[in-house]
Amino acid sequence: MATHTKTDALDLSGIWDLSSEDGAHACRIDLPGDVHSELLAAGIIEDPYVGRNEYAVRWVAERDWRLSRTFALSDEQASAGDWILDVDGLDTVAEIAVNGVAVLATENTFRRYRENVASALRAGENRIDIVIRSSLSEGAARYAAQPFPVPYHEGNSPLPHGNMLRKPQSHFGWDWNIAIAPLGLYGEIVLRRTGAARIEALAVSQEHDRQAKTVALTLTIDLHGETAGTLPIDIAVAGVERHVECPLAPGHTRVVETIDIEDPSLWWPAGAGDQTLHTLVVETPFEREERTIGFREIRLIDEPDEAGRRFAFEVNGREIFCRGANWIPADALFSRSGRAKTEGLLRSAVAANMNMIRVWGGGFYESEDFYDLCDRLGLMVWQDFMFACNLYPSTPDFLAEVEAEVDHQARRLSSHPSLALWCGDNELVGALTWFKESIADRDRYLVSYDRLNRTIEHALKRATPQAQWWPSSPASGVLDYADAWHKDNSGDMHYWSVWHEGESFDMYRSVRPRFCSEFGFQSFTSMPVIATFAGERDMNVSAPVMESHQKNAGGNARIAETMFRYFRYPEGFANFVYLSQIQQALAIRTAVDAWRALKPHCMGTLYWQLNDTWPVASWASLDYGGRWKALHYLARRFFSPVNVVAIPSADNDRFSFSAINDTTDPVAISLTVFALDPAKGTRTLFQAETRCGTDEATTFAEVDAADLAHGEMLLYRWTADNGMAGGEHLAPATYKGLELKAADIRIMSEARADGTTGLMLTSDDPALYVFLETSTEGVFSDNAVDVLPGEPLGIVFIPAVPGEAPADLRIYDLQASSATPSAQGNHP
Ligand code: BMA
Repeated sequence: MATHTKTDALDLSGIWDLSSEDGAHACRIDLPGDVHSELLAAGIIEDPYVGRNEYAVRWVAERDWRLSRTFALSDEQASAGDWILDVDGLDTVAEIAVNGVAVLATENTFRRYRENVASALRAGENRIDIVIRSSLSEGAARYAAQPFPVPYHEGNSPLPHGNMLRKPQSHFGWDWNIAIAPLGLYGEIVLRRTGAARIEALAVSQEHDRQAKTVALTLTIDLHGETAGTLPIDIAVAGVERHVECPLAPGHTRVVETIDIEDPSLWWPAGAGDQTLHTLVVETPFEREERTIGFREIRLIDEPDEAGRRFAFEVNGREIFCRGANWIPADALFSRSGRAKTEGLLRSAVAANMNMIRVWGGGFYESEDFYDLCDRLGLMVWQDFMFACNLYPSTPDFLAEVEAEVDHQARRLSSHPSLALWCGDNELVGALTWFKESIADRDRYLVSYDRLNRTIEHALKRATPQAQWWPSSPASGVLDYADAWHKDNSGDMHYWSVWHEGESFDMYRSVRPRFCSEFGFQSFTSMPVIATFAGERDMNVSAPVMESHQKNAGGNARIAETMFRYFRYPEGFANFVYLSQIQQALAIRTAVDAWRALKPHCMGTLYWQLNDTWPVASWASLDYGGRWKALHYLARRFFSPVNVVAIPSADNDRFSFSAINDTTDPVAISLTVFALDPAKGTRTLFQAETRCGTDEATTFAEVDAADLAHGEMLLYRWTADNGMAGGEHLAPATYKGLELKAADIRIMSEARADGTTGLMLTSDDPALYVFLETSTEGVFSDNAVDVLPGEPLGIVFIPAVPGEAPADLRIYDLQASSATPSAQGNHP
């Protein structure tokens, strides 16, 4: 989105003065930006991400903060009557004054405010002040004013009453986030002269006729005029131009224009076709609005079938299996985020064969950059409204805020082809069962929830009637308040029994989700990241610093206890970190392999979670900073558009092989299955060939567990005639039962002309989940791989800065992770 004001505009972003209202602290602030980052830069606080500084900086959120600056206007400018203060992303409860005159009061980070401030302006120097009130006191005041108690989730949020404020809910802490309640201004702050009329909002919708190969593009332009008149509007898109003379009423005018486009070239998600984009321009004598759009038709299919109800996305008439993950804000602090960081994370998502990302409801409606990147990269966006895991007020003032927020966000994002679904909230139906108040009086809290949910739905449909709507995640259906954590026959599911209930990994195979929009398993963040916040003496899983970088109660114990079940206990801290990542990757692979094989019964798997907001133990597959954990490397393999998976039967007596094809063409697949004895090597069990039609999953081969001798594992390799290939091993029981040999893994490295480093790995004995780690920023072409004797494995290190070699290279493998130092192989 880009708005160009052709009349006068004064961008007020940049350097302001920042001070606490109690006068104790003062420094500068660069807007857009957040207060904590500036206090850190000024030496007033320590870095909240390091050690246990989080607790020492909590006072910042308890204060009120003043931001002020001056700006100059000429006599002529000051006498104009059409100056609008245009501000968005102001976090949160704030009063704005111009030259001491109160002009605007805000209480919603997710709204854009526009206010005529002309009467407060003067020639010469002007001053603008923003006072941002403490979210903690504002939340408490609102809580006290509720007609009945509306509690928040104390397990997620150590800071109270975030649910009272329209502000990212994870600012108050989450089971992966630092709790410091940041504040600041994250959007624009501009003074604009609007001329006779201004464009308030521009919404875009499209209706496709696939037979006729046409698309009707409808623009809904909301205008605000001071007086009656006529406004010329010029529209241009995809080679079509349109001129409209629009009659203007004083106040609000809505213009609806439909433009027919013949034979449009379509936008597709990654892997399904091109991401063709066009520029849409809407121009008045005073403003020029630009949008990047794409032609596509997305439908959510939730029709009944023999199992229950489907949950599938159809894009341009083709059902697309959604492979992806959940997105949380790119950083806990706004000033540390930006387009480059977002781009790195989203590119990693696409590199791991993802085609959908879910913007989870406890963060932000993301920036234009985010959706622009998703448009370009072909990542469909499942967009939650920003409500998560709490009970919420349903008072008229709260609902009025929600309505204004939904209206703004729905129109703002309507032009993005990547926007696939609007979802009412995250886990608010489940939350009705989490609080003593709502358990005791479900009727009251359910009705209250429905008022909120209906407000969101109606505001969305008013703003963008064609938007695809889903009431909540998870939800078994519209007005269906069943337990979508355990019910798998309809709607989307959040399957958390393995992590939050401590079930075995096998349990992933016991459910048959229609679409699993959340499931996750934690690991520790990688050693180079731990080194950024922990000292040598903190490098112990139960040291206070490590415990304060774990926000899920019992999380470290769950990681350790799971290791006891599946692995030999690791030796030393670094091996513990490594093994936690292998364990996490195996958990998620178990789920995805099983659920992709259920296609078309299951049509999507979005694991929890893609990224981290700060360095912390979590469910993320990307470390804070964007490094790939073992899970992300495995995700690239288990999300391969063509894949072959081996699924053990419930009694573990058989393994069945399924081919999965998400591509537009049928593929011929050949499979070779081996038995691998860590001590003796491999023997071939059988070979099989199959064809897998487009958008199919088919089971085509089986092996009896009895065909494996004691101590043998299953190993398989496959190739497809479209060039894709893969393979994994499967341990029939637990890894701790296997007698792995200490492998001598050798590595040869060679700097390559393209700035990467080629690495050749060899091993004298089978080495499982060999994992390379370096302190240099970059990614490996593959990782967490098996290295077998006689099969040298080439891996390329692609540094963030071309030419940088992987420094401090460390190699982990499964056997060595549990060996005593004296018994370890001679790794470099
Ligand atoms: C889900 C999410 C998040 C949470 C995650 C891990 O319920 O919606 O609220 O962080 O689980 O517990």
